[in-house]
Amino acid sequence: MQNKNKLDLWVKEVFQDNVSLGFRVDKVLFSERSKYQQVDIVKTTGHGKMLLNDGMVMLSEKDEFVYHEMIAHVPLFSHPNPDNILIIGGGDGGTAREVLKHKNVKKVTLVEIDKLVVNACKKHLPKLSKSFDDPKMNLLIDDGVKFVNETKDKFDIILIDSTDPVGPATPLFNREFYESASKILNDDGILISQAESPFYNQDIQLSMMKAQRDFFKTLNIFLLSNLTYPGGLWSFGFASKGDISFKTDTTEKFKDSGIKTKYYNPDVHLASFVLPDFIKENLSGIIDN
Ligand code: AG3
Repeated sequence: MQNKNKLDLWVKEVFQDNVSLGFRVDKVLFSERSKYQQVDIVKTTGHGKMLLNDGMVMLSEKDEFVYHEMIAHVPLFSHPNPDNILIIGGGDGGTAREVLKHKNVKKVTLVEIDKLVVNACKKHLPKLSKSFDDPKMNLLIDDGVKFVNETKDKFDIILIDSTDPVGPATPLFNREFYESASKILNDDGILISQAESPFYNQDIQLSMMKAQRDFFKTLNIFLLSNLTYPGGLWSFGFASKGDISFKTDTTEKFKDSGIKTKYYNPDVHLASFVLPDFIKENLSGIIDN
């Protein structure tokens, strides 16, 4: 039912030119253009504040915990000893917030290409961007591809917290980037890649997994369900240079960590690697599932 007393203001993401997902808006809080993209933060009626880059929904306060918990905790609880973490993208700070919940992590380097995203989120999304004030944080405004090619540092886990493969994130889906990323990972290192919608992006998922296969020993996809990305069901790629089992029970580690979550738990961890047949078929012979 429409509320006749309210201005009928909506923000809608148009996806692949044939789907649109809309949210009622109370107020526009931030709207600016950088050299790279349009950055908007709106206060929605039902989903809290929402960040959009070039009209694509990046997060809403109502469900951001799902994506940020899963991108961080699945690899951090899988790795035997995650010390040094690299985040590519993630300028809102949500992924860093979850990574920093792991007390054994010594350093988090976050390379975000667009300063405007960081500044907008510092102003309007402090629950996420407060992670930038942590002493373990090393925030760099730089091109992630350039950083990965040039750094002398070695990492235990790399998290690619990117937008879709259009605009500034496009090179983060390339084979060359995965190769460079594999080179700066330690022997048992893990690469997590934002892997889009299993329904709408089967071709991207296939090309990503094919490209990663050559540089990693173990490769898989894991799933999450969210409210604000087209189709709801979303995925990450999980690539490891070591022999990581996707069936590892993380109950003890999770309990000992004392980490509080709202979506992630050891059962969800295991279940997220259980793939429906249409996803397995698309990636058959490539992923280890
Ligand atoms: N990462 C964005 C995932 C892709 C969303 N795609 C879309 N809405 N078409 C978000 C960054 C959160 N830290």
